Amino acid sequence: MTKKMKSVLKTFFSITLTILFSTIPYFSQATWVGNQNNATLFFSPDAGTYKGNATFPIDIMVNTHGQYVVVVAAYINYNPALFQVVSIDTTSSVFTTEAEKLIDSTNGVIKITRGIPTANHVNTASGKVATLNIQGLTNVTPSADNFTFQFTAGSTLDSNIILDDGLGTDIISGADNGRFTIDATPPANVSSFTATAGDSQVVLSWTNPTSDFAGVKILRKTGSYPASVTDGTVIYDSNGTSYNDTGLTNNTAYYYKAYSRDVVVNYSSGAQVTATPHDVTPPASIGTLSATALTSKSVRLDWTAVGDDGSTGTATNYDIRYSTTAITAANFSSATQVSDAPTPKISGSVETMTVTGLTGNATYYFAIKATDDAGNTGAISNIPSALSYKTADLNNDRIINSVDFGILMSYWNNTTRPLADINQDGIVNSVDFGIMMSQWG
Ligand SMILES: [Ca+2]
Ligand SMILES: [Ca+2]
Ligand SMILES: [Ca+2]
Ligand SMILES: [Ca+2]
Repeated sequence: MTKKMKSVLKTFFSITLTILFSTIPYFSQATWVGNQNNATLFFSPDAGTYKGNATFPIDIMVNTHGQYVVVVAAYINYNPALFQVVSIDTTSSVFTTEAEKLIDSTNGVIKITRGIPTANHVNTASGKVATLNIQGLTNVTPSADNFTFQFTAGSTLDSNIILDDGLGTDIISGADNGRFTIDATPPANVSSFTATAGDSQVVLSWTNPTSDFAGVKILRKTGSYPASVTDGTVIYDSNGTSYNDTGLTNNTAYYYKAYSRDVVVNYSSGAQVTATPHDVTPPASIGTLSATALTSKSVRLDWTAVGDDGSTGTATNYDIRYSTTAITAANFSSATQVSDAPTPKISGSVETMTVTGLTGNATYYFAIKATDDAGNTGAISNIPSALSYKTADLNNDRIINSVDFGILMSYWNNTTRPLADINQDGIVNSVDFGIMMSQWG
């Protein structure tokens, strides 16, 4: 202790203490040195694993063994190549005055001596002397305690606990050293990190490292990959191997980075993937299509609209086809496509259109596929058929008889191409009558 400290101590003692420097550090392989039969010093906590380069607090504590104490001197040795003592914090110390506070980072020595007026003498089983704020500089896996009190029972040369007996009696009998492990190495990145785009979602999966692993934090960004564990939205922070990121916007690229962490929360460099969710759900198959012949040249189609996604929403377009041979899913694309298909209405709406340009007295098959705005095409509809009317069946009653003949006569020599102009040559005449005769009955 210094002369300055002596003067401080004199305020607590009526006698003069003769205090010397201790130059021989005391290293222990054991947690406790000395015994606990009298007052002791200890660390709280006295062991732990901490992150490299992160500051962690260790309290220096005193147990006065039921006696009144006025001064505590805690002298501590450590390896300055492995640890840096960032600061000594005396906030909430049970002692109110300070005689000595020294961090010798060259030799790895901490000296903290604190006192209290006799009137307020301390009697505690667990009183804080000071807090050491420590930084582990590199990986440390100690085989022995690495924060050790300088302590010699009965000696006033090093750590002391001074009894309030007016005599300056040192009553320290033992000390609990500290053993601190430093983990400065992050775990490996997750492997096989994959992103599978879906409809408004991205399914992530990965494989965790097999050692030094406590969990994985996954962040999401748009525009670029997250650059750190604080850059982006944290979507996952646990120790599983998959996650379904939902509620996303289709056709937007999402960038993900997975940082694995160890128990002291060293983060790995990060593994990254990107994916762009998109609509993968086609409109439903139309099952309500019906075909009704209107004339020899036209058939009306009726159906109920399906949606963008199954029966939800609104599809984008219809592909409507017809053929005089049966349509199947396999030959749909080779059937004749109508050019004037309606724009789809919202799912559940009534849809109708008239297919024209057909020929008379022929069976036509019809089918529809609906497509959404992402180009997903639904399955083929039901496939109804309709028989167009004969060209001479002017009243569309499926028989060619005197009624049709009467209609033909009523248009005789008409040049406005009514239906009675069966061959549509611009005149209702004997040629049309000949066609009617050929279809008679
Ligand atoms: Ca580690
Ligand atoms: Ca869709
Ligand atoms: Ca008829
Ligand atoms: Ca004609």
